[in-house]
Amino acid sequence: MTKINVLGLGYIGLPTASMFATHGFNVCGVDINHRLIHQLNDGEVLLQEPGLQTLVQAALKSGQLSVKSYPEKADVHIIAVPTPILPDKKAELSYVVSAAQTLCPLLEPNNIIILESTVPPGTTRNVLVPILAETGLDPYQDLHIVHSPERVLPGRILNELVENARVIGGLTTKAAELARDLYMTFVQGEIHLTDVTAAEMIKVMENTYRDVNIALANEFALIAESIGVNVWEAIEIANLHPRVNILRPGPGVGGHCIAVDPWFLVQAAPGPSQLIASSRRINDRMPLHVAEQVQALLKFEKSPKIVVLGLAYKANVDDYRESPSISVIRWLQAAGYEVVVFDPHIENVDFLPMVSSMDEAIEGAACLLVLTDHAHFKHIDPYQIKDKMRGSLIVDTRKIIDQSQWEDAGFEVHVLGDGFRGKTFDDKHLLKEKTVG
Ligand code: SAJ
Repeated sequence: MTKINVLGLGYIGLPTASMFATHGFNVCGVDINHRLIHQLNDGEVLLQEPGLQTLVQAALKSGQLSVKSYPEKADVHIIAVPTPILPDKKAELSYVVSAAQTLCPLLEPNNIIILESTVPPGTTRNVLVPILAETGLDPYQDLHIVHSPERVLPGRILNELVENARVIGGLTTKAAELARDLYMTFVQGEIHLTDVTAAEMIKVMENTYRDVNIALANEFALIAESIGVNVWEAIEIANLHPRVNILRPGPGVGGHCIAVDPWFLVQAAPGPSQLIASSRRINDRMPLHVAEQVQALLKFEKSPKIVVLGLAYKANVDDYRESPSISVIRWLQAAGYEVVVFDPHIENVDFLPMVSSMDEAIEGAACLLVLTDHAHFKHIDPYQIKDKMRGSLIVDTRKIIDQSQWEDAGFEVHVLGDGFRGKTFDDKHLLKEKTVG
């Protein structure tokens, strides 16, 4: 039976290892985090991802998946470790390097090595291949090296792992074909074979496309605020055009992918990457813009308490990596505000003052600040909380609350990108007439 090592048991490695294990392979899942290994061996899956717990437990119970701190000899080695960004906006490749070094003593002729981590174009050829070559095995003749980037959406990982199209970039055609035969055992989407560097570029292009488009939506929001237009209405109408699809503005872009990967293109080719770098800066500046807006709205309040609703980087997940909420909170704290954070998907973190219920959060609060579009927040009843608060301001950076309902309940509602501050078309029209008259 084909034996597979999966190095890195995070959001991608754990589902991938379990998927191969439940499709007839003998899988050894490996992670340097000993605590995680103990938890998994006890059947505990702490990542919140629909269906993941059941899949992992089934894989472990069947004996097809084992989890360990060190890899073993195997036919296939999949590297799915994190590639975060360093303060100088260069990729931190040390986890990839050390995973590759760990594998070296185990490698044998005809082994397949698959890099799934997202990396700057050129990494497989210039970083991974030289390390593997130190074994004395020829990376082109004796080994089969590919980059097959994960492209799944957190919150839908198990579905997308199976249904999405997959790209496989081979150092050689044979390597790509062998990897294709492996993934075909569970992937139902189309599988495209290409060159290894092209595969690296395709992956980062996808996330860059989204980042640039979100930056455009955010820039539209800033323009709308400065010229007195409601960007949300404007986008809705513009999107009626058959070839226009503007994304949603917000407090910034988070997650371990979209806020990071565009820098990998800038790193690979800084000269031509002007639009990409500029979009990154626009999205990265949004948290400060939100904090400045809140500060301006609260300028007459004495030592107000602000309740942040949502720490996760996006709706209905528990992941707060690179979350814009963290930057907004840091800016507000730096400005001297008392901030408490409530997120129904995240119980606690050790670096922020979190509360575990809405009741606890709103006690004596001056302002509610919606930073994540969790479904939970859409169902808050403004009438129930109004009297428990000290103030009556709500700032919605995601446009998820029912503005007229909150206004009827006596709240002052401020929506990001609404330069016309919630007035209706008729109000606007009347105002104009008054000014002209
Ligand atoms: N966001 C907006 N406005 C929008 C859409 C998103 O502000 O209109 C924000 C979200 O709130 C969030 C961030 O952007 O903070 C990213 O969220 P996302 O849902 O767009 O993407 P991720 O980071 O969860 O997952 C992305 C996906 N890539 C693409 O859709 C091109 C996923 O398919 C990738 O597999 C994943 O990155 C990854 O691992 O690279």
